[in-house]
Amino acid sequence: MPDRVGTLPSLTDLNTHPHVRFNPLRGEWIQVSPHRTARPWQGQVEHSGDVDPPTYDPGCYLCPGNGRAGGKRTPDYATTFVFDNDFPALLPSTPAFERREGLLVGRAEPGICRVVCFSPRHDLTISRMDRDALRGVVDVWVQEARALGARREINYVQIFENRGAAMGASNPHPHGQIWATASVPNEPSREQQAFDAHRASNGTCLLCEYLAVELSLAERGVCENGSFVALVPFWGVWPFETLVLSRRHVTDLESMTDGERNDLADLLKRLTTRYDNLFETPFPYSMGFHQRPADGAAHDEWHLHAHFFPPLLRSATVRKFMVGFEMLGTPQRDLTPEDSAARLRALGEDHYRDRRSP
Ligand code: H2U
Ligand code: ZN
Repeated sequence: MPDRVGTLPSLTDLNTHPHVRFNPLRGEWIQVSPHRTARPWQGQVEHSGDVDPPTYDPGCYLCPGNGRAGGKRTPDYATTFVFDNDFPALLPSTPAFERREGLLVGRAEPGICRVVCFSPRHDLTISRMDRDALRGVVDVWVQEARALGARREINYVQIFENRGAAMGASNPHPHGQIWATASVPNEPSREQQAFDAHRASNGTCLLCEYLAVELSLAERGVCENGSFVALVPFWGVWPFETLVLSRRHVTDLESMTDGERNDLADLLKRLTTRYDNLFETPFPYSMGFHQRPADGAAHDEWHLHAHFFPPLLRSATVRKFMVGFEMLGTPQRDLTPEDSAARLRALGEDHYRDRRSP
């Protein structure tokens, strides 16, 4: 990150006193309580998950050649493998219907659910895959986004990964999901409003402008390369939440150049390695890409980005719960985004498991 420039306000007050910060992407406030980080914890502890998985697990439905829960067989794949989810939440064949009776409003939601195996190796994670293999995963995401987005009934393609039991992943085998839907889901729909509103009032892209501010302040950056920057957003809620932004104003995954695809693979590996190194554990998270809707319009207002939402707070076994005031009032964090970014920035990019003696 470049040196701090300009005459921007000091962070002292924000790092000392309880305050709220505005999230312009979701149009909501978050509560930051930096004075509270020393509180004791006698609640639930998670399993650290730092075990040595085998390279092949005969009981894993995603390992090459194995039978799946739905009766189908996973082929003997060598790089990546994509299939229709055997237990899909959405069905392409859902007939059109609508019910509107005052406050009772419902309608059909056709869609397609796919599963993407990142590697045939059961023991790998994004952090421990090599860059060429990760580039292959990026290519699969691009192909899937293009093919699903081209379908007439699909208007949004949501690519995501739930990693680790703490985030509800059903299996340690490296994999992600894609849900392609007829409607634009809530989160990208809120971002759509934010991009539109910012463009209407300022004439600029919200995230191009935000990235420029972050690069000039150099307070919340984690790691970067020629095409992407990972930072803890000023308004992040999860303790080690990050936002991955493309430096260029790119509307979607498909619009990335060859070099940007390589750089995305590089950045994902480096960021997830830092996450794993933080508590020397396979760091759980939900991550996903937000890109333009696939409704046929150009959507030049959109700026491609990825969100990482990891639940861990103070160790491999103590997670943050989004409950109480956060469910009923406003999401709240204790550790400031600046402190989280500094901790992630201070870590090396050699994976801790590779540093361990055999
Ligand atoms: P998660 O780990 O994020 O839950 O993703 C795994 C998905 O894989 C899940 O949606 C599907 C589940 O429905 N699945 C299959 O399609 N076939 C199987 O044999 C088991 C799991
Ligand atoms: Zn497996």
